[in-house]
Amino acid sequence: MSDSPDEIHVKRPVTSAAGIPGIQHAVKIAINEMGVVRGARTLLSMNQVDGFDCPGCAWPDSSPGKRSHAEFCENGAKAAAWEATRDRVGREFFSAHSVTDLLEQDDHLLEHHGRLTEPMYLAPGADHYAPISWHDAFALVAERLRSLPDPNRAAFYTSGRASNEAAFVYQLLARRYGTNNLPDCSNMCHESSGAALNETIGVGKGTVSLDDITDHAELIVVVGQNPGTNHPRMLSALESAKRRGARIVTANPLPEAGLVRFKNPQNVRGLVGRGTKLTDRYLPVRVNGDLAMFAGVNKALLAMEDAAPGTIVDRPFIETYCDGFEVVCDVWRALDWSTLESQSGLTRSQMEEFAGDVVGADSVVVSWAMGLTQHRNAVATIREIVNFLLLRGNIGRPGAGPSPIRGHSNVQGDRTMGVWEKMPDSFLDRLGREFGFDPPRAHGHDTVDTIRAMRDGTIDVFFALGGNFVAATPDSDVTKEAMKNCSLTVHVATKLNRSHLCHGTEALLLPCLSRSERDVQASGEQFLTVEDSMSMVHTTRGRLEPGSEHLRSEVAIVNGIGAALLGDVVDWSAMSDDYAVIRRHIENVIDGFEDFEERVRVPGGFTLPRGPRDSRTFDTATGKARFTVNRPDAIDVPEGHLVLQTLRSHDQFNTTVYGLDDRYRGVKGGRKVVFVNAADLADRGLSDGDIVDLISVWSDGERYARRFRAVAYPTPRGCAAAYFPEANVLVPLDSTALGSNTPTSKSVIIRIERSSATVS
Ligand SMILES: Nc1nc2c(c(=O)[nH]1)N[C@H]1C(S)=C(S)[C@@H](COP(=O)(O)OP(=O)(O)OC[C@H]3O[C@@H](n4cnc5c(=O)[nH]c(N)nc54)[C@H](O)[C@@H]3O)O[C@H]1N2
Ligand SMILES: Nc1nc2c(c(=O)[nH]1)N[C@H]1C(S)=C(S)[C@@H](COP(=O)(O)OP(=O)(O)OC[C@H]3O[C@@H](n4cnc5c(=O)[nH]c(N)nc54)[C@H](O)[C@@H]3O)O[C@H]1N2
Ligand SMILES: [Mo]
Repeated sequence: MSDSPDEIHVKRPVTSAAGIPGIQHAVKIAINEMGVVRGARTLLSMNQVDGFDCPGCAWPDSSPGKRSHAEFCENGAKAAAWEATRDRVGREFFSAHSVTDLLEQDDHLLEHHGRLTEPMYLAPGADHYAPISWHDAFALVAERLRSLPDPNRAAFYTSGRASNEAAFVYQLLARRYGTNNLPDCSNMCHESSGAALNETIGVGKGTVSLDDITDHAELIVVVGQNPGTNHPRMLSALESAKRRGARIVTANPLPEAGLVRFKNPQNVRGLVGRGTKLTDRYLPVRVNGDLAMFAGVNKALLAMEDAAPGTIVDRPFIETYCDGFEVVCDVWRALDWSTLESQSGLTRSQMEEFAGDVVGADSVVVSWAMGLTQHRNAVATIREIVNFLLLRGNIGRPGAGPSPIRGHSNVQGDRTMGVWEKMPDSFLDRLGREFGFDPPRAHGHDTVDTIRAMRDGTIDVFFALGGNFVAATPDSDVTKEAMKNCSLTVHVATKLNRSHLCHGTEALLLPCLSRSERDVQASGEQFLTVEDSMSMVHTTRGRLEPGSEHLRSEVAIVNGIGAALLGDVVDWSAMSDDYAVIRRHIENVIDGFEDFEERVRVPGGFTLPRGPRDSRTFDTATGKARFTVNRPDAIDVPEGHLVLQTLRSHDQFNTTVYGLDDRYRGVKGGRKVVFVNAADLADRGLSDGDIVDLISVWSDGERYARRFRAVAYPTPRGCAAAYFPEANVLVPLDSTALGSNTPTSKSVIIRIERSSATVS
């Protein structure tokens, strides 16, 4: 697959999502990767009550009675096909390809080679991975960890695909060994949402359930999210909401196809008609203009209340359940419209009209994703959304509340299981009591701090349960060098990726079962559990034969290392033999999992308690829901520069690149594109189709990404967009969100220049 910008074709973006092209694309990929029979079998058991959970995003399933036979979307089909491929990467592959050679290949090709089949070891100085037995691999990890002078010289990364059971034993392994260094993909993802929600409503996740969207909300605000690509099944939910008369407001610097119109491939109307118009009001907010926008809407609501007291603000709710209201009102009253307009890129009347939609609705849900979380002021922006909801009592009643839409299929569950570098003492106390040891208390490193520590030589062993650390993290060149500083890097993975090639002195690749595969242990066939974006915990059971006889489950791998390393008070092998043993421990350590085994076996599973939703209880510092003062600001873009957001194309799952097209945005045949307003191109003497270099400007110097095709695109002046992970070289490691330390992947200051290496 070539990725030359000269081969990229661009046409007008489309204005409706899914429909027949979506089905055709999904079926084609499934057949290519899996063949007809395996393909059909895989897709039909996905998201069924007794099947496996889609390995793609964390969107919830409908309740069992409401599920269709094909409960998946085009991108879920791609994710499942990609891991169920018939291609294999075994010992012959590694003896034929050196690490140096493989580094020349792009991310698409590396994964496209197929599934890893057996444990591989890269010896110091070697350039080829060679087979190693599971026993020796576990012994090696154990020996290297034991010989570290301090357990905090190791870090244990998690990507959000790990099941609850795997995540629970993994954090136990790290803590029993002696460290809280548990960085995870969430640090780069919804950490800002967790920080803002924990502080203001006392729970770090959303409080909305699927039926709040489908059946109850009168207004749904979708901001900083592209569900047509990243959570396609959300479009069906939005369609249901529209059919019963709900309004949808979207705020996004890009007019994303899925939010404009949706052709539901699961009904006739979607296949032959024009589909359903989803968005009623589209607000082309500037990149990073959301804090100003929500502050403006709050100011407008308050002005209406001041003009007609008792008509807009839910006083009884605020008096009973909230604090901080009067202080924040004074701040809103004093805000100046012209500043809010220039920061948000919206006019005062656009914000006032949005406020009008709010007043016309008895219940409001706000849903968001990475468009809000990856900015310097992300935590403040999300706290301002909480203010917005609290103003009218839009929390703790049907059809209302905050709804951060999670990314990886079990990223939320992994957090619930304790994968976090700063779990509260209450959790550590119970974990220690359950297993009879004293867990470390000092907070560990998150993702950015782990990179810094590896760079600075204070971490020696890097262990990853899934993911693609060097490609997903910011400042790719810095991270790659940091990985090379380690003495040992270990990856539990399904497919080969760049992180396996940017290795420490020694490296191990430990191949695991994927979610769609049958998992048989000493006590028989096992199932696993996951938690979706709306706090539903349910089972997932693999159906396909394992990709190789040597694969082990993630649970078995973690427990194998636990036994080799610690072999002590924790009965690691009992937990591998029967995952119900793990679930009993989870029940004893984590609230909300009472009678876990019985309740999770009920079709559809159960919902974890969420105080704000269930009983308007807020476990915050004051025991109340908290209004907070968030002074509007927006990224300062120097003259002649643009603010670049890095985002996903339709043909990728994070660093996994399925293909080079981005159908909805009209891009075909390549990923090195930069979307810019036509007038901003013209100002620079550039036009659509020119090949440009992107140069990011940060206090420590400039970073380059060369030879991107400029695409004139309807985005506000001063804004630009390019795909992740290609643009990650431009994101400075030290540019992170206040209060969450999340890399600011959606606000990178850049200049663009005609590429000096342009070929016409
Ligand atoms: N098929 C597929 N599904 C996925 C993924 C995938 O890669 N592929 N990734 C998964 C993961 S881990 C995650 S976290 C989610 C990500 O889901 P999304 O957050 O939808 O992913 P992004 O592509 O990063 O899109 C960000 C959206 O925010 C908008 N945006 C950017 N900056 C701003 C801003 O300042 N303000 C506003 N209002 N909008 C802004 C962009 O234009 C874009 O529409 O998807 C999950 N699902
Ligand atoms: N510039 C920029 N950077 C970003 C983002 C952005 O929007 N812009 N988004 C950020 C976000 S939201 C996230 S969540 C992170 C994602 O960061 P990661 O979670 O680290 O990255 P992924 O690309 O999801 O990981 C893909 C790899 O996971 C492995 N894998 C797949 N399935 C399994 C499995 O079942 N088990 C195991 N053990 N391994 C498996 C495969 O080897 C595959 O290569 O990236 C972040 N990085
Ligand atoms: Mo994510």
